[in-house]
Amino acid sequence: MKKTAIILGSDSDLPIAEKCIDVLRKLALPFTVHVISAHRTPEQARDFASSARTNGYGVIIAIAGKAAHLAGVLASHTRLPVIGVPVKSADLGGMDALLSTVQMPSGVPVACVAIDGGANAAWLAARILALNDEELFARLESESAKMTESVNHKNDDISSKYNK
Ligand code: RP5
Repeated sequence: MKKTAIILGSDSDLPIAEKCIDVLRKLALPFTVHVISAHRTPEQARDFASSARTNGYGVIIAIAGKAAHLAGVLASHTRLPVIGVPVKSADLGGMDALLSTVQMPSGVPVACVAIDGGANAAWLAARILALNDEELFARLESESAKMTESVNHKNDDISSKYNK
């Protein structure tokens, strides 16, 4: 199984990474976590991305706020899929990071999830890895069925309360 790399622009992004880690653990997917900044440690960003495929990674999740160039910089140094998670900032509410992450030039794609969307970054990474893994695909189907069941229970509860 290929590993997922979770790269944080700062240790202050950890709460968003934890949402991602929870999903990867639930799916029993191997991952590693690193603090690497596009601006403060650009050489490490280049080195990590350019060697990621050789080092056994299948997908990279980049979590960053403010002028969030991390996902784009990593994507420029690898042909692995890169998923960007824009992090909410106190000043601009995450719109700054969202636009910095999503507005990539043609040829260097970044798949951008919602502001603070750490969980969906992991779900998307799992879908990418499941393209070549029938067993993981089956696990995703099973998790999806559980989600459906949970929403149906909520519907039953609310319906029995209000729909007399
Ligand atoms: C970004 O700037 C980081 O990803 C973080 O979201 C934001 C603030 O970083 P710190 O000042 O908390 O290190 O590079």
